[in-house]
Amino acid sequence: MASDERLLSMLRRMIEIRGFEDEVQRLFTKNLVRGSTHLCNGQEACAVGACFALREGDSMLCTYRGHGAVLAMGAPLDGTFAEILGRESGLCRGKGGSMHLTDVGVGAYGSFAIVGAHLPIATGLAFAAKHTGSGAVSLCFFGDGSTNIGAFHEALNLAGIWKLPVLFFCENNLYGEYSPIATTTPVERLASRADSYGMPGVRVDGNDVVAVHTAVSEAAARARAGEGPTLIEAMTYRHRGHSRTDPGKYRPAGELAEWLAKDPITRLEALLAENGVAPEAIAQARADADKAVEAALERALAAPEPGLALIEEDVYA
Ligand SMILES: Cc1ncc(C[n+]2csc(CCOP(=O)(O)OP(=O)(O)O)c2C)c(N)n1
Ligand SMILES: [Mg+2]
Repeated sequence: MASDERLLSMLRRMIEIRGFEDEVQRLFTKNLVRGSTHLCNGQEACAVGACFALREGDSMLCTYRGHGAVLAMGAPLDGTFAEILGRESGLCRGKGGSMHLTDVGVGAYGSFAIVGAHLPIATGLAFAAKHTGSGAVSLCFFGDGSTNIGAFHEALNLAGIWKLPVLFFCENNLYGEYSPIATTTPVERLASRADSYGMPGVRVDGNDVVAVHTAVSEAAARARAGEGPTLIEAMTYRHRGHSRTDPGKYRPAGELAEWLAKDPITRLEALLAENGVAPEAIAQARADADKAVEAALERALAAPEPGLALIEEDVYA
């Protein structure tokens, strides 16, 4: 299990992600963000538990609900805010926005808005790692809905037959847009889909950062040992609606409250207290995270809008 010190760093990162998402929602209501956005409040243990199990040189790909994953990899808070605000100091010089956060320097190889589109790319990165013998793994986040997309099955099949070092990480938050999973998916246990592709399928509590970290560490060790991919299904829940304008009214009464009681941040704080970590250290992690988010937002808001000349850069035709 991760040391208390490591767990405190995970706590701090999870609080930063929560604070980041709350600020993004506020920026939206102030009309400072163009396009849509999909927040990951409630799913922070998936992002942090999984990304903290990687090492330098590994790659990570995620979806449009990927702010948390990109930040968990170590992308700077200010550059990420700036990207969502469309500023030149953003991760992609303000050209990508909320759904396309990318920071190759920290191993974040892209956020993808087309459901399932990035799974074959993760398999490709894993193929490259195997081919060059780099020892790297690729971690691929996707939602429960993505497991009904053709690309999911093709990517797992190829990774399975070639025993590629890829970790398929499904965040099962029980909904795809406004549809409860039972209305779209004929199997209850998505991890069982691994059976068809000759890889282990494991289901974990996605609101338990230690369980996520352990599962991904084990899968990464298997992958690095040449034993191939793993499908991990993490059971979790998004506290907010699908995207910015969705109040999530289709959810049955009491469901949100039930999941709020299993908040991954509160649970990690409780675990640290149980381990005997001083309350001051936990409070300090929270204070540091809040301060970092606030300062980063200030810097991003002060950054200039991109000049017109930028429109001709980063284009190929
Ligand atoms: C190929 C494709 N089909 C449909 C959509 C529209 N769409 C956007 S998000 C989404 C739901 C995906 O649900 P899930 O994979 O569970 O991810 P979650 O949003 O719950 O994180 C859909 C259908 C899309 N972006 N891409
Ligand atoms: Mg979902």
